[in-house]
Amino acid sequence: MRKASVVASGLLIVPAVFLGLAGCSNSAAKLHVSGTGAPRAASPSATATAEPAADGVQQIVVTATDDNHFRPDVINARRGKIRITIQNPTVLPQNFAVPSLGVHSPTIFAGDSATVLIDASTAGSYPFVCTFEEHEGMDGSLVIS
Ligand SMILES: [Cu+2]
Repeated sequence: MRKASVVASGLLIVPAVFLGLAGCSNSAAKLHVSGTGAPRAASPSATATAEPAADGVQQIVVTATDDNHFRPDVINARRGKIRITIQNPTVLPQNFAVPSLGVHSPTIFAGDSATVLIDASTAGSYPFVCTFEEHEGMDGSLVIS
């Protein structure tokens, strides 16, 4: 059975705001062109592996990029709990969803981040996406082994 279950207590949505002011000085000098609808340049895939944190939960940080990608966009992890923090240094709202696992972050506004906790019990490749329409192609895969 490929469908993974998410235990009710295993899905926590914990918005966090810690990039706010620090991000401003960085982005002030940059010209952001995201959200223009212009075609995005092909971007190579980036793979990373969630590693156990001090509390034993696998964790990884994913960053939304100005060209509407997630970095990394291929996340390897083992079965069990996986904490994914999504940082949004872009000027647009973003989100992060793993539809096949019933995981949806809240909207992550510019400079904010959010964390989702996934309890994946079944190995497989689970696509994740940003669900904003204009961000088509902002996607990746959570690969559980
Ligand atoms: Cu997006």
